[in-house]
Amino acid sequence: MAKLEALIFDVDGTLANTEKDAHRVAFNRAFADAGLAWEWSVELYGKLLKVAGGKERIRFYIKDWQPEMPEVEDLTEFIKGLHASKTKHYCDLLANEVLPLRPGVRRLINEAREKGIRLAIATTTTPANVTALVTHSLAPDAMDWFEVIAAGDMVPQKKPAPDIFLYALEKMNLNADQCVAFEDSGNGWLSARDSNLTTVVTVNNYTENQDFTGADLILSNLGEPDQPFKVMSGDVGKKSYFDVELAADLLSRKSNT
Ligand code: XBP
Ligand code: MG
Repeated sequence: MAKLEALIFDVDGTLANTEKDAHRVAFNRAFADAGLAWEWSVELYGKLLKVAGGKERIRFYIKDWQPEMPEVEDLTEFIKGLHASKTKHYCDLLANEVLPLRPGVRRLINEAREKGIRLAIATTTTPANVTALVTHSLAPDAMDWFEVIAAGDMVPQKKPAPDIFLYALEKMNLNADQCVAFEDSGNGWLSARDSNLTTVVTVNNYTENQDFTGADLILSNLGEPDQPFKVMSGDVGKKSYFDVELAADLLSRKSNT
């Protein structure tokens, strides 16, 4: 039976609900700075989240929605510039308004650290955004708590491809059966699944209706002792919130199959 060695966390939608009020707002501010009459509403953004990666999402929007566009020589450079501006707005937003972590995230991370369970991040977002969220919402020194921060363009293919989780496993020199992954979206679930990772999905307003068939657990969130999670799918035994023991139990069940 493989022993639990590490927890690997997605960021956006998993550690905190960053998409609606932070990423989306940052995109709109970057568009305004560029003099573009593009406004991503909450509803439109939900549709655009089908594509992981901010640069890829902008390209998807241009191709599929065909918004009014200035004459650009190099579309890739144009998108890169917009995205760099968006990333600056995102980091500024998080520096000025602390985004709360989702229920159970801080508690589980602290428990893992106390018990010597290693921690990693595997995210599509830009490394600067990880630093902004982790240092402002978790702790100023919390970047050091994660052995690996696998993020953004570090890998050739973003989620739903498995690249980013495989990169994190390789850097930690661990096998998938020694870890539990945490995700919030369909793209993220497919990425973790295709990395052969035991996966806990915590849904949110943007992702609750997506397909997570095959995920080991589908929960409303990680829960707190005084705020039990809701279980959409999977066996949590007698637990009312997610802890290290349940993570280890998920792995042991698999190795007994
Ligand atoms: C979510 C994403 C990211 C963010 C925007 O990442 O798909 O693209 O929406 O961040 P994850 P960037 O759920 O894997 O953390 O603009 O930096 O891509
Ligand atoms: Mg996510």
